[in-house]
Formats: sequence, C-alpha cells, structure tokens
Amino acid sequence: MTTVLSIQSHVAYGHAGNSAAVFPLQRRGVDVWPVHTVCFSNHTGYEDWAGPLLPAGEISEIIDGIDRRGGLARLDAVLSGYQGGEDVGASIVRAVDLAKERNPAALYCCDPVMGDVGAGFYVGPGIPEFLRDRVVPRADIVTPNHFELEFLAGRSLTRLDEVLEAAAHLRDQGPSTILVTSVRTTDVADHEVAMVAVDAEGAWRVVTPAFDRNFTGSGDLTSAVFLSEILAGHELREALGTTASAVYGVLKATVAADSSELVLVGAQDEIAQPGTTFEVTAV
Ligand code: PXL
Repeated sequence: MTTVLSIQSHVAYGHAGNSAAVFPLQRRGVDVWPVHTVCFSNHTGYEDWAGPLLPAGEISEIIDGIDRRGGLARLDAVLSGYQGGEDVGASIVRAVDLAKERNPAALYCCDPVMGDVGAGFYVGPGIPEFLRDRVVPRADIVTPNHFELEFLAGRSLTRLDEVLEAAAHLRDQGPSTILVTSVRTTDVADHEVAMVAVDAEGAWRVVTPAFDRNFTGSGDLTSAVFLSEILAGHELREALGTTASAVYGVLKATVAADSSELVLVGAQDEIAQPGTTFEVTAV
C-alpha cells in the first residue's frame, strides 16, 4: 500500500494542513500517517484561533517512535506543509533524512507554506528563509503558490517565462519536480487561474476558472492530490490535469455550498474521480 508520512498542522474546525490533506490522500487510496505540527481550533485566516504549537523535540520523538516500529522503512513519501514553530523545519529535515536513510527510494514533497497573495506571510519570523535555504533543497517535489515562488526566487514574477525560469532555478537546487499553484501571470485572464508543473522532461500548464474569493487549505489539498498522482506513477502532464480538476471540483462545491471551509467530504467524489477535465498544454 502506498504510504505517506504527512507533517502538517491540524485544525479541529474546518480544513487546513493535515485536516485538508489526510482525507483526500486516503480517498485516493494512500495510507497516511499524520504528524501534527500544531493543534489549533481553526486556521489562522480567522480573527483568532486557539491551541498549542508542538515543540520540535516532541515532533522528532513521534518520528522516532514511528521509526522504532519500522515505519520509516515502509514509507513511499514524506509530505510537509504548515510547520508552526520556527524550529519545526529542522525536525522535518531530520525526519526526511531518516526516512531516506531507511528507504532511499522515498520521495520528499515539500509544500513551502508561508503565505499567499492578499494574506501576505502568515508564518513566524525566520520560517520562509529556513524553508528556502534548508528545506526546499532537500525536496524531490516542491509545490509553492505564486506568492511563495516569488519569495523563493527573490523577485516578482509577472510573466509565464519568469515563472518557468524561477521553477528551473529551484530545480537547479535539487528538487526534480515543481508544481506552481495560483499562477496569475499576464497571460492568464482575470477570471482564470493557472497551475504550472515542471520536471526534467518538460513544462506543462493548465488553466481553470477562478472564483472571486480566497480558500484556505486549497494549497494543502493540491499538494496532497498531486503527490498521490506522482506516487501512482502517472506522467507529470496527467498528474497536473487530475490535480487541477480535483481541486476545481472541491472549490466549485465549496462556492455552491457558500461554505467558508472546503467542502471536502461533500465533494469527495471529485477528489477520487474529478468530473471536469481541463486541457493541459506544453509551455
Ligand atoms: O493552508 C495553509 C495553512 C495550514 N495550516 C494552518 C493555517 C494555514 C493558513 O492559514 O492557518 C493552521
């Protein structure tokens, strides 16, 4: 069985971090071992939230416990997202190193969660830099949104060729596969949004209708679906198309329900078998 260790936040109310990634991974046939970096009432896009950050040392203890069960050797991938405390990045790198030591074929998919257009940075000081300098270079797959790619590249990216250049620059640092989400370059119409995926074979783009609002947790859903596609052995082009379709299906259902939180359970069939297909083009 395909198995993923997912190190992300947990929210009780709504869907972000592991609370947006675990069920979609399971619904797509992946066994998930969630390790929570925070245990919050709700995501931080609300005016307040409650609950603890897990200390980095305790996260490492949990990873070590999994290792004592022989678990790390059975992993196909580690997925990381919202990290909470500033020192959690080091625990994530340690978990990845250990997982790769136990199983050199295991992939590491890093969603460099740090912020978004509109919201700005929503993680603690030092986290974006640590992700850029220490975590991203360790990854096989990186899934930044447009805002995060601009930070990682150190410049604003307004045209598609600039996004492709920034993705190539990330690949030069180690990761083989880059998925850029929420792409709003000059060639994308106002009512649309794009995803761009790049690997050694080439680059692909898919454009989907945009909704007139932001969705917290959609990036976490996106990286989960994309990783499940890569682990299923699908070509990048297909992985990108399926990911865009599944995320679109959930967002459409969320808007239809006028829900502030992703309608993950209600739209679970869209996650398993997306109903809308979008054209994926080589760029
Ligand atoms: O979707 C990113 C994310 C994950 N986890 C928590 C968050 C956010 C974004 O706001 O608050 C707890």
